[in-house]
Parts: sequence; C-alpha cells; structure tokens
Amino acid sequence: MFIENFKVESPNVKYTDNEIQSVYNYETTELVHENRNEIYQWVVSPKTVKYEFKTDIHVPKLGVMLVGWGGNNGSTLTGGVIANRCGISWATKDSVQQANYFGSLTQASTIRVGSYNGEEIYAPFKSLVPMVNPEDIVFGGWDISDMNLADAMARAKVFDIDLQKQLRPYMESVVPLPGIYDPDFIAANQGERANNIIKGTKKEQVEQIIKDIREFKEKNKVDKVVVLWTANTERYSNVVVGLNDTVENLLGSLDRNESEISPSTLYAIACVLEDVPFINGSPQNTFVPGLIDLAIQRNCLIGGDDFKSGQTKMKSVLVDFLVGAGIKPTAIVSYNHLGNNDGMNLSAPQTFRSKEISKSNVVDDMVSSNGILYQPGEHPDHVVVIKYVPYVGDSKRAMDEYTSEIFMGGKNTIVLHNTCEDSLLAAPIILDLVLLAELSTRIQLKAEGEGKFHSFHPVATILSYLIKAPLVPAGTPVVNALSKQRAMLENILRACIGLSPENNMILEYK
Ligand code: NAI
Ligand code: DG6
Repeated sequence: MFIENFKVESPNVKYTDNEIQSVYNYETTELVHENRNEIYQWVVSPKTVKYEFKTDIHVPKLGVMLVGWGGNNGSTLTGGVIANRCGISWATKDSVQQANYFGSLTQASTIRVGSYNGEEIYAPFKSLVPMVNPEDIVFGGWDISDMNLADAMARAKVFDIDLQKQLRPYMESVVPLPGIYDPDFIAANQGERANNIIKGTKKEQVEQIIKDIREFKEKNKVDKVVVLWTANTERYSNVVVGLNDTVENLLGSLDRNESEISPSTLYAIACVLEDVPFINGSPQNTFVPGLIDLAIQRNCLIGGDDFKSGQTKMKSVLVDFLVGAGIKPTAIVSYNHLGNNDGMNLSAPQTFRSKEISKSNVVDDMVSSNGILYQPGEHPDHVVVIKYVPYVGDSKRAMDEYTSEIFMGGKNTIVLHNTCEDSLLAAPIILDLVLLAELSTRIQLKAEGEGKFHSFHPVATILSYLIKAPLVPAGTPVVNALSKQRAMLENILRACIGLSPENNMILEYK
C-alpha cells in the first residue's frame, strides 16, 4: 500500500518549529586483531554509539546553476522541470504522455515504512525529511556556447517534437552566461561551439564566476545556490607539488595564472570561496588536492565525480549480485557508442581517458570484499570502450559481457544490451544530486562525546548512489555497490527522524 506521508512518534524524536531532532543508536562493530597464545585471532565486538541529529525543516528557495547549461543534460533537465511545473502533456506516436520524474530517486522512488495488517506500507522517498520541490528551483548557469535553451533543446534531439514545441516559449529567451573556456582541457572538436567566453586571467575568471553567482542570487531572490558541472568531460589535470597540491599552492598558482588549472577547478574554487556547494558530474579530477583541502578548510560541500546513469549503474548491481552469490566475475567488457556532443568530445584520447578511469574502478570494492573468490591483488579483466557514432545521437548503446567462473570450473557468460537516451537518464540524477546536496547542508549531527553539533564532512559521500567514482575523504572506504549506497542514504535520512535502518528481517512474521 502507498501512503503520501507520515510522522514519527517516539521519545527519540522531537519536531519543533525549526527542526527535527532525533536521537539515534548507531549499531556497529569494533574489531581487534589479538595475539592469544601465539595464535592471531580477529575479535569482533558489537558497539553502540549514540548520535543526535538536527534537521533544519525550513526548505530554502533554491537556485541551481549548471556549468554546461546549454548541453544535452542541461537543456533536458531544464525542459523536464518546466514540463512538470506547467503540467505539460504531449502526443507521441503511442499515446499522450504526461511529464514525470521517472528515474529520480527522490521524486519517483519509495521507502518501506512498515507493515500494517499484513500489508507492506510504502511512502515517497522525499517524504522522509523536508526537501526542496524541484518545481520551485530557479535554474541558471553558464555555457561556452551562446545558444538559447530552446535551440539547445532542439540541437540535443532528446525530447519528442510536440513537447519541444510546447517548451519553446519558456526557453527561447534563456541564454547561458559566458563560461570559462580552455581548449587545452577538452577535445579540439569543441572549438566551434565556443563563442560565449569569459575573458581575462584565471583569477579574473574566478572573480567573474563569483560575481555571476551573487547576481543570480540577488536577481532571483534565492536563499541558497548549488552549482553542478555538467559541461564537457575534461582531461585530467596534472597534480604537481607546488602547483595544486595544497591550498596555498593552488591559490598561488591562480595568482600566477598557471596554465594547468582546469576550467572545472576554477568554477569549483569560485564556489568554495563563496560557500556554494559544487558537484562534479563529469569524470575529470576537478578536485585536485589543494581544492579538496580548501573545501575542508571552509567546510563547503563538494561532491563527485561523474554521474552514474546507465552502464555503470547496472555494473554496480550485477557485479555486487555475482560476487555476493559466490560467483567469480573474471572478465567484464563494456562497449558503448553514442552520437551526441558528449560522444564527440570523448572521441579525443585524453578526455576518453578520464571516462575510462571513472568507469573502471567501479567493481573494486565488490572484488575486494570476497577473499574466497579472489586472491590478494587479483582482479577481473575490465575493459571499457567508447565510440562516437553520430547517427545514433543521444540514444546511447551499451553492450556488456560478463564472464564468470561458476561451480566446478564452469563458465557463465551474461550479455546485456541497453539502448537509451543518455540525457533522460542523467537529468533526474542531476536533480537528485542538487536536492540531496541542499538537504545535507541542513543536517547537523554529533556522536556521544562530541561537544558540538557539526555538519557532514564537506566531501559529500552521501551522494555516492548517484556517482560513478565517489569522492571520499582521505581514509574513508569507497562504496560502489548500488544497494549499499542506497541503503546508506536512506538509513541516514531514517536516522534523522529516529527510525532504525531497514533491516529486512520481518521477524514479526517468522
Ligand atoms: P554536452 O556536450 O551536450 O553538454 C556539455 C555542455 O558544456 C556543452 O553545451 C558545452 O558547450 C558546455 N561547456 C563545455 N565546457 C564548458 C565550460 N568550461 N564552461 C561552461 N560550459 C562548457 O554533454 P552532455 O551530454 O550534456 O553531458 C555533460 C557531461 O555529463 C559530460 O561530461 C558527460 O560525460 C557527463 N555525463 C553524462 C551522462 C549521461 O548519461 N548523459 C552520465 C555521466 C556523465
Ligand atoms: C559514453 O560512455 C558517454 C558517457 O558520458 C556515458 O554516457 C556516461 O558516462 C554514462 O555512463 P554509464 O556508465 O553510467 O552509463
């Protein structure tokens, strides 16, 4: 059964006019490795840590500024939200289609709240804690192309034509702000598009981005802004001692107009200096060490890297299933071709390399979780191929072959073929990222023994479910398995309202 919303009644939860306060017992384990009479043994002890959470329930008026606003993802997300806001429906060759948010974890998925008279009760994910309504978001942003968003939507060829016609009046007067362009960081084939550029030194470009954010905030009377990079994939920047390895060196390099600071890092510096959360939806190493430290120093949320939309999402489900079932994946070959501008940009070896890295590390945690199947250092062969095929446009083809070893030396090969508009997968993920990033800045917590409440670590692992290569604070485990990522997010939000993690035990019926 589906319910729209619910309220928690518990001595551990208090709803005040300003916040939800909860007390939460975090059940975990403590491990020690002991030498008992020359025999080494692991000893595991259950451990309970009392946490308190405070969630500010005042949902701000949110501004979202997209870097690469005029791209396929940017125009698709903007058009999709307008279509939902205005209740637009359109004729397809099959039926009349209503606008929706399918593919968004926050807007279109549910959580189990319990069991009632033997029936499982589900509520919207977004009913857990107060979140911004996507339809209230004010969108803005930058693009190195000055095309208005209606033409950009037409260029993307993602939406049905009847929908495009209805959206055009809302989008044709909207033109992205000039962006920071450095041809050294993206494919040479993007040069033709770059006619909307911020001039000046790198420091002046950062200052311009800060000015843009302030003006956007003022003009639209928004309380908070989140910036998200959905611009072209850049090549990796070189991480060099003295250049970008510390906050001082990065800011010094900015003053000296050093060429190796990428545009994405410049936008991110501007955001962190302005205390604006910055999310990187592409695979490049925007977050060089100096920038991560700057975000930590200033306690400003950063999250990345690279949206986990299709092929990689499947991989982080399938390999988790295989390894969890005691089956040993030995070769994973992922091939994809696409014909949009992203595909064209990725046809250059240096930008492809960034994507190859973010797509390749995704099975590491699952492989290392099973020492019965894999020896230390052993890893399945994992190959990623991307080809540019203009004809297919945004409709990406992904073909995957998973070969595994099964019982008694048998081999099992699974082949997947997926065809899908890439931007229709990415747009709801972008929405979730900005909504969850905003939400996480309203949550404070403290463990017993900690004197003061604090926010989550600025490196936002809470966003991992939506991310191909989650950026984590130094020393934090990287979790790629999709079900664990979703459970982490859901359970943290449940803790905010004093509910235990979903344990799936259903003991009351056993
Ligand atoms: P796109 O090429 O259609 O859009 C990118 C836009 O960024 C273009 O309009 C371009 O003019 C603009 N741009 C480039 N450099 C810029 C800069 N420095 N400042 C401002 N604007 C700039 O690409 P699409 O399909 O929208 O994808 C965007 C990014 O998202 C790509 O890096 C892609 O790899 C990444 N991504 C996409 C996924 C998907 O499913 N669509 C999934 C995972 C990542
Ligand atoms: C080709 O792989 C283009 C890419 O931008 C992908 O579409 C994007 O990274 C999505 O990747 P995945 O693996 O999540 O489908």
